[in-house]
Amino acid sequence: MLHKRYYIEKEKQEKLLARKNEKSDFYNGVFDRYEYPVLTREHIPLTWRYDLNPDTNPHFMERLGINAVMNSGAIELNGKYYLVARIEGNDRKSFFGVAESDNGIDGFRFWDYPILLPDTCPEETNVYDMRLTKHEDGYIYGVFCSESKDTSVSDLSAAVAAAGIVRTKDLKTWERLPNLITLRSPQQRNVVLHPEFVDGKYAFYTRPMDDFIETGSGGGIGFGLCEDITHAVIDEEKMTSLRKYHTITEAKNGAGATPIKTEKGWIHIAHGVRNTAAGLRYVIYAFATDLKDPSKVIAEPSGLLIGPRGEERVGDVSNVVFTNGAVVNEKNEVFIYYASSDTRMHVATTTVEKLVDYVFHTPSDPGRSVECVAQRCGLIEKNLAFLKANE
Ligand code: M1P
Repeated sequence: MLHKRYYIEKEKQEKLLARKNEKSDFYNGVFDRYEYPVLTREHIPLTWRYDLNPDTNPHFMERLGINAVMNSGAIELNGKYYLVARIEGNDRKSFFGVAESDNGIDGFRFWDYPILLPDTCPEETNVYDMRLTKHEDGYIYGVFCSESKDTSVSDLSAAVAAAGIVRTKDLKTWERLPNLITLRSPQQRNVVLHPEFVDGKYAFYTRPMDDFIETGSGGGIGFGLCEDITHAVIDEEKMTSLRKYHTITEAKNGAGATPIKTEKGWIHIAHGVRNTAAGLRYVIYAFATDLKDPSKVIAEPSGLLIGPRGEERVGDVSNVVFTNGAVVNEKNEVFIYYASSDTRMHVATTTVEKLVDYVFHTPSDPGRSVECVAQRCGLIEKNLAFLKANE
């Protein structure tokens, strides 16, 4: 017989999973926010956390607790929405699990088991933040951070980040390929595979880093080509979206969702980081690159697209929003999945048409306060004249 508490917890969870998600009253014309997160640690199946047998768990205790559900890759397959979530156990180790929804905004339910990644890297301690790319070669690729201890120094927290690569056709069976090698960058995180071949080669957005936390001389989001994805090696990394002084990307930035192809260019939804007295602040921003040369930035709206708001601002790593997945469905609706404060997952929705308008018609950052005021006064002047003419 099951413990009576099982039924209470199961009922609570079913209620949570059945809860409808509504658009919130937030408005900026660019995207909609929703009332509730789409995934939290409470969405994790009870079978992953409890020993359900009262003989071995008389107090119905969580035996293997979950701390957070966050940074998720996203994909749409056969009309269903899938998140490959980063699930962090109470033991701080992350792993991946597939959650499925019919509409992309609520009802996400995890499959019975987490993803079993082939164990090909004995030194790898942690894995996280998978980006999913439907590539024109027919595979779905997952590129994620593969973290190992840095044994070259005595600092116990020193680590090395590399880009792990897996591929699948169904999100069930995963083939692990060797980690990406970038000849000119010692560490890599936030690596994204471009969905199309570029000059007949596989193309990756990279994030060159000198160190595990600090990007150091890494100037922003890189771009590199490799001949063979089964032994992926990148030599030169060209720079795309750059870190800049006194902007949202001053401390670092990183590619997020797999770029979205539009008539005017590839739209990228990335993250930017700046330092504050309260620590690092992570926001989401967008830019576009050229259809023929996806490394060349052609539009860069000023500032942030999504910043942490309200309860999103608080969590394990507060003041963070982070994306590594977006879906465009057949109606050209866009679902941007983002985590808040390394704790839970949300969705923001928009359309390809609105994203294109936002990216190509939002003025770029002029760089100095005095020029920003002039930019704003230009808008006010135009508006006052328009109001007068229409009164
Ligand atoms: O804690 C915020 C984020 O920090 C890292 O991002 P970045 O490499 O840009 O610093 C990532 O580890 C990410 O998982 C995390 O959400």
